[in-house]
Amino acid sequence: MTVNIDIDGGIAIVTIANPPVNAINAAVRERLLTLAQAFDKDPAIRAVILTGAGALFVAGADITEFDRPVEPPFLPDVVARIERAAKPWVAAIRGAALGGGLELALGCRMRIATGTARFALPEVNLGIIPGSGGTQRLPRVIGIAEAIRVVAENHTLDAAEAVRLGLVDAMVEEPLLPGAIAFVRVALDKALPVPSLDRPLSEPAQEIWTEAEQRIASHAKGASAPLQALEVLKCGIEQGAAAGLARERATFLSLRGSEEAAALRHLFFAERAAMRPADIRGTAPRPVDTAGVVGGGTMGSGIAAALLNAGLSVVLVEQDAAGASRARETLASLFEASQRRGQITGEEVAERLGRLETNIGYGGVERCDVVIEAVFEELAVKRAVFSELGRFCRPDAILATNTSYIDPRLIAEGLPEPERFLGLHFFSPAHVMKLLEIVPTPETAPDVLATVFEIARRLGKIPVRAGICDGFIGNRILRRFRTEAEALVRDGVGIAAIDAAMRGFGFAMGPFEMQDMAGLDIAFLHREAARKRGEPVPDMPGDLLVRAGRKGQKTGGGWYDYAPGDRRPQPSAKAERILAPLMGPRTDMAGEVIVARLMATMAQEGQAILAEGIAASAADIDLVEVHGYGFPRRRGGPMFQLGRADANRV
Ligand code: T1G
Ligand code: NAD
Repeated sequence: MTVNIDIDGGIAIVTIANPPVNAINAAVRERLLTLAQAFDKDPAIRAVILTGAGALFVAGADITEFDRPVEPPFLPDVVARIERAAKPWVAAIRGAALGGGLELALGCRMRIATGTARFALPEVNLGIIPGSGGTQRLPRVIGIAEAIRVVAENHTLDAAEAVRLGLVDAMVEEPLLPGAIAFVRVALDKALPVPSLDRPLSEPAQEIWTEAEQRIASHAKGASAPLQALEVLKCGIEQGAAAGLARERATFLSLRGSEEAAALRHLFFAERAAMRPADIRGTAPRPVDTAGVVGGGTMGSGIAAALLNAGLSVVLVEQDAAGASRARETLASLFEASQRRGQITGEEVAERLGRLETNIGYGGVERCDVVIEAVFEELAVKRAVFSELGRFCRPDAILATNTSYIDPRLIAEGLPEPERFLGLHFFSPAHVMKLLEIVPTPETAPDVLATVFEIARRLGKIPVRAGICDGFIGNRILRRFRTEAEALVRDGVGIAAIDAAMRGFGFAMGPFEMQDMAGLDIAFLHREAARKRGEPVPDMPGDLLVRAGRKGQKTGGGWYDYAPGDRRPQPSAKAERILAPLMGPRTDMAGEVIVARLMATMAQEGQAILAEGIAASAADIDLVEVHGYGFPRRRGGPMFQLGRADANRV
């Protein structure tokens, strides 16, 4: 049974017990409605305590139901029935009260909580808005300014904030229920608080709306739910709670059926599945307290920062004193920047740097549980590093390479205990980008895999397992995507038009703006290496630019021109002249046609990757694109887009 009942001296205790997160599905709704009606008729019942089993209250409506039409009884009706009950309901909250869970609690006449309680309406993360009264009851309890932050900006209230704002009527210590029952017994002898929906709400100053609108629009990245949530909040204030509830429900239902919401749900479940791959579920990870990083450049320092942020101790190895002090300076400035942004304190900066040891040579790696190599992308250099690590590290220490393209098996040749080796491909900046491509070799041991998935979880990364091929999953699709973008240039489509189309689709940057930022030489050197191997790689427009000295922002020009100190791309007549030999007559192509062509190319490469077993699922490919390559989250990923296109074709 998903809802359990206990009676304690006239007080009914209703416990939602629907593991793992007490999600509200149709059975829970049905049961709560039946109970509310039954308790009202039962003279022995004076009040009802509503709580959740285990470590949390309720994580919201059951998201797995959202791909189906809404099923009665509807949650807003359940909340309203509880709010209008003759016997008062009191929510007793431990841990998370999210979405529909918070809406249920808002339908209760009072809320009590332990110190672990936290309150949020994260529906906008799923491309929807609260659909069971949250947009109307919350502002009437905590005020409109705070409600805007919770409903439209996904702010989470901790227990102290909730008490301060009047959302929580009383705090109790664990054990929760005895405290709750005692609280209710006392409360029954006093006047009950007014139901949330009936509480007065004064019209705020106009600038509250304008400021909120600007703030939300600047963070929404084109997602529609946050601004619609603001509109519904506004409607409820200007036209009253009843109109607000009606507007909320209509907006919720239309967003629930939208492609954007389907895309965000797809990613919600894909991210959770990625953390727990079936074949290593139940395999115990090894303990990891100290990590080594070899190479303190762009990637090594970012990886070290991610490890230090996660609480590990780090031994960073560089090849000389200059490299070692440069790495330490980089890390100090990364942490000081976080301090300036108010993310960490000065003490935390010092504490992190206190767990960092920088060495020239391999002293200290004998203490490491895992070592990640991030030196130059040259096979010989990497092999030399691993032969040293094979000598100095413990035989059970996990050894990983951050190579972007080199076959990890070539790097590990001759390494003792090869079962402890694999690729761990971080993305730049490594302390920010959430994606981690995990590239095992055929020898990699299951507990080594389980350990790096656990490390990914501790670093807050999204781990995606990738098979061995040129560019693994992400860089392989990127290369194909770029080749097709350059093929559009050959067909006479303007560079700026292609970039504008991709920005319109939701990317922060178009492919050419992005390549100017990262540098055109990485792809050029990759093609040159293939040509040296005798592979027939035709000249690409980008090659003409690099040969003309245009490598992107770092040379003041690539696909675009850049004024000194200015990173804004300027159309370049010079680039056009250099590219002319490879460009067809100017062609005007509609943005959606450009997008469709590039999406199809990414999905085709994705299908090839799936067919070769390089990726375990289409969802994994979407995670790589969204968390590593800036694919707009609200679009779900290229494989999700392919699925939608196929569905729309039938
Ligand atoms: N519905 C269904 N399944 C859910 C779920 C939910 N709401 N929340 C989590 N799960 C599953 C998840 O897929 C995973 O499954 C397992 O539970 C553990 O989750 C009317 C319409 C609560 C903070 O957006 O934020 O209410 O992989 O790995 O890290 O207005 O889950 O084991 O098979 O994330 O401890 C609004 C979503 C819904 C909250 C726990 N609520 N959940 O984190 O575990 S919309 C949310 C979370 C709504 C109303 C609207 C987190 C968590 P599996 P997990 P965790
Ligand atoms: P980088 O040139 O910025 O840094 C490399 C560092 O390694 C330098 O500080 C150098 O002094 C040090 N080094 C070289 N040989 C060494 C040795 N024998 N012992 C100790 N230190 C040594 O390079 P990067 O961009 O950080 O790339 C490092 C690796 O990460 C490469 O394999 C690259 O392909 C990969 N990678 C790079 C990116 C990126 O965006 N830059 C992204 C993912 C992966």
